[in-house]
Amino acid sequence: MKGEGFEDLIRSWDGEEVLARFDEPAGAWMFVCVHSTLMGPATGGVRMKTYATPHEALLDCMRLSSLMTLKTAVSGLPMGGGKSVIAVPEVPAPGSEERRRVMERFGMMVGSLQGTYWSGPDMNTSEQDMDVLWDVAPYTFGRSPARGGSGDSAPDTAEGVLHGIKATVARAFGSPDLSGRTVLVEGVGGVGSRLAELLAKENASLLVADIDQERVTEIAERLAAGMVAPGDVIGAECDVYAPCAVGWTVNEETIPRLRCRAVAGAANNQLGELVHDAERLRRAGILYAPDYVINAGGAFHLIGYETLGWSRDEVDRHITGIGDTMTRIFERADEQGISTELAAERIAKDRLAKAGNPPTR
Ligand code: PPY
Repeated sequence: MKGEGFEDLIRSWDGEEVLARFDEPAGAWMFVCVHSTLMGPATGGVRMKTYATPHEALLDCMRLSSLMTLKTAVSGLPMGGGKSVIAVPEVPAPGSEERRRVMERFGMMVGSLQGTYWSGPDMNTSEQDMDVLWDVAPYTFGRSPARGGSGDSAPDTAEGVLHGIKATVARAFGSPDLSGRTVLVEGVGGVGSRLAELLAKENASLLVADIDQERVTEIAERLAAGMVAPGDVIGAECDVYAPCAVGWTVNEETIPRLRCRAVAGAANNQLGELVHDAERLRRAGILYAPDYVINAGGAFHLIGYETLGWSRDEVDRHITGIGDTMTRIFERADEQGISTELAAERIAKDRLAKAGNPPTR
């Protein structure tokens, strides 16, 4: 993509709507990207992050938004795909006055859409932020339980990823048993740390990596895991590489250096180029669990509890089902000789096509 302006970027995207706002008090760019409302109101979390340029922030927002359309469709959730980004020069401290004000001003933007887009937690945004948003724009998932919300979805995301990893290991090695399988968890934040705990309980041979040295040391000691330096993750030998931090780590440059049998983790946007990198992985004999399928546990939690009235049992059933969905995708990919990414996309797009063409009575 040439040019620094937003127009080329927005026109290259197949989404429905983009809102952009420059927030002078915080020096922040705010974007809401509505990719699709075919299945229902667009939904997806709000990410707060420092980017090199607003262009990069918008690109991230658009790609994450497209993935949400695939995530809700492949998961059978009656919502569309959206995402938003608050691109700040520096992330304001949680609980600070500055933080609250930024969230309020972002909330006005979400409110102006009157329900076309529903927000929720994402990287660097928490249930406290969702409480603030809710007061300005009641189109928000993930408030705190004290405010009537379903609270932290990270444990359910981690649980879903565990089921996805088991299905992946079963496909790659013939058995879902994780004991002795080496799993490298990259990023031990809210989801990654819980995933590491679940894997340790399954007696997996655990490796952990994080840019936060203190956090990774604590987890490694507590779970008797090996530590890998952040710069050595890509070449590290393991059975499963589980990216649980930033996206775009699996790309044309890194794929030839991967020393794993499978990629299955929680991060959004793991592939640099969705279709091409999935095909590169297939040719390299590395089994890929599409990110938006394996990490849908958070969406089941938020949408299930807060709009579909699901019980704990129903949420659990859907989270366990992530393993079955993954198995179906692996089977389809093999049958059709295509990447797992394309197989997942086809399932999602079939559902979207049906939503776009309701049967005539
Ligand atoms: C994600 O799953 O990537 C999210 O953005 C979390 C989410 C899911 C569903 C509604 C709102 C936020």
